[in-house]
Amino acid sequence: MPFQIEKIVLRQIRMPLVHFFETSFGRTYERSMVLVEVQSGGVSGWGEVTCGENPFYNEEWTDSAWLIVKDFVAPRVLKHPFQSASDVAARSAHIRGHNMARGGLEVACWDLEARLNNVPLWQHIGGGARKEIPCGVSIGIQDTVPQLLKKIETEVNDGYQRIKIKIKPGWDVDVIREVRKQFPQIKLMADANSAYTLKDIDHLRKLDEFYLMMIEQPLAHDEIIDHVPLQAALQTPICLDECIRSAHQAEQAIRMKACGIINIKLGRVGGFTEAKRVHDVCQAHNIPVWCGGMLEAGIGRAHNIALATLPNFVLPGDVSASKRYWKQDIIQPAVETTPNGTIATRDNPGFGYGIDLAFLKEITVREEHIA
Ligand code: OSB
Ligand code: MG
Repeated sequence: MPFQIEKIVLRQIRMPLVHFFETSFGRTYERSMVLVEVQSGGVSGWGEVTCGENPFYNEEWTDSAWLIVKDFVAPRVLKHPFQSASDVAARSAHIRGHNMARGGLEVACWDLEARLNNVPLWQHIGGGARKEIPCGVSIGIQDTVPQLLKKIETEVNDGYQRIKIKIKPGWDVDVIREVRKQFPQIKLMADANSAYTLKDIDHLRKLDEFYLMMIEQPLAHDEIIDHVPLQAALQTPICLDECIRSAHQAEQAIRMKACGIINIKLGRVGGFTEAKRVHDVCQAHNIPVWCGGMLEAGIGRAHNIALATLPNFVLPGDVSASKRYWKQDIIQPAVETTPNGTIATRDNPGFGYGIDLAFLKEITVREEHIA
């Protein structure tokens, strides 16, 4: 449906995590994220920029995202006559990198268009292959192995369908051995967040013993090619995360046999249009996908739920209940899981949840209106 964005409201919010989250690149105690509201004809669409507080997962962080949206994306999209939300990403495609900032605005436009059409976002993006999405959890690096085992037990008892643990050199083979001893049956995987190099090939082969579902992004964040010899040496499928920023890269990685699985994150690929393309390329090559997470607040979480209803999202993703991250979420109701470890989609227009505007106001540290 044709639309024009009359006004963009940028907000930066601060939310402390219920528990710190540690990856191979560091610990996060508090999130600071940028929300994008796009307005047209009295209707608002909402998006969340999913970058971290530091440029450690990729090159983006909260402040860079703010400037990219304000100075480089907003002027290209304000008052532009869009034929549909699928044209929005192309208006900022000349920007090198910064997919998460670009994607924050792009997903807001999909939400806006869904609301203008009065349909749920999952339907609007061509999803709806499932009414409930299968959920896993991502568990960060802990101070001790008993702490990790206790966390896994809690999540398994909550019904989550698979457990992902973060690994890094010094917190890998011996830790996973202990996990497998206590949980021989669970669907288990490991995410290295780029912590290894090809020199570690013999060390990483030791992980094959634990029949993991996959090992995620073992090698450098910008490296596809080195994953080819690593995948050839491993029985465990490699899942790529950081290094897949476009459908073109997904196709290259699949063709050269760098991976058996791909994790799709809306922000990392710049929004729904490219995420759907990545999904389609993977589906055409029989490569299963799942929806990754970036410790999102409710708006990003709701967009992920819609994405995960596309047909090839056949593996449990990293989209889980709000309460695992937040004492209070910015959406109403909070995202909850069923006893089967799924999240049910909602039929309300757009991303399907309400926004707690009063709470949003309380946690907003910066706001700017661009018209
Ligand atoms: O690599 O998937 C990742 C969190 C921050 C940055 C990168 C990653 C993650 C997660 C958490 O694994 C997923 C989530 O629970 O949102
Ligand atoms: Mg990852």
